[in-house]
Amino acid sequence: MSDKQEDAPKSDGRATRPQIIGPDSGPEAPFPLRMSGKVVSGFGRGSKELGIPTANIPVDTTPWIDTAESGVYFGWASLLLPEAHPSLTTPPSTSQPSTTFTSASITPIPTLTPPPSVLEKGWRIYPMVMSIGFNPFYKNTVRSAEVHVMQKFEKDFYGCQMRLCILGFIRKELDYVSLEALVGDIRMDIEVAGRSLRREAWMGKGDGGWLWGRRIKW
Ligand code: ADP
Ligand code: RBF
Ligand code: MG
Repeated sequence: MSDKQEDAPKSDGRATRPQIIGPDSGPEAPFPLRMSGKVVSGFGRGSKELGIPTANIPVDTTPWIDTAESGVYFGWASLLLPEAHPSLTTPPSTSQPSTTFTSASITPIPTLTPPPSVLEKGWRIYPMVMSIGFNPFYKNTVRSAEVHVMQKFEKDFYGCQMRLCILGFIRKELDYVSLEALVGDIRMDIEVAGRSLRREAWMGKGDGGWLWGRRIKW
């Protein structure tokens, strides 16, 4: 027997999972959890080529992050886009789902529209799924927070301010037998998030303005 801790078994992404998270009455404690930061460069692993770009944000200014369980969370993300960004001129009704939504997807994507004065400033709100943790598939040594925004963007938004209103926990992070198995599970996470956020009590009102830059008492 060696002292070395056995690695957890790897997932093939086929395990049965809940298709919707949380009660219809709305998010439960400790949610909503909030986080904000500027979008920075991530690990450069070509997530984009896989159809799952993730906006990385620094984890060092978020008080609850060290005690949060590693895994997949979902909720709403807002972005303060610069004046010239093409996504500012795309009306939400004609907006495109992110590339990770397959044509087989049956879940329409929910949208949240901030008030006109907030829209004018450049804030937009989108549904999101995110991973907080060490990405066991890639054996990271630092904890990261990366957000997949459930929307297709014509242009990157590095450097933009992002705010997150996290409403629920989908699953623990796992190691996988293959990249395909990981990507398959992330697609499922996106479906689950869309289905969960579509309910009225999960659509919120911009979390009291937090999503468009207001300070908020915790
Ligand atoms: P990195 O390793 O730098 O994080 P990624 O391949 O994960 O690179 O791509 C992330 C970047 O792609 C984000 O910082 C953002 O600017 C852009 N992006 C475009 N569409 C999306 C999206 N739907 N969700 C998240 N980021 C996106
Ligand atoms: N990485 C893992 O190693 N294990 C996971 O269970 C895992 N789940 C993820 C779930 C979501 C919704 C997202 C956006 C990312 C996840 N990742 C996970 C991180 C993934 O390895 C990273 O975003 C990319 O490098 C994928 O190409
Ligand atoms: Mg990334």
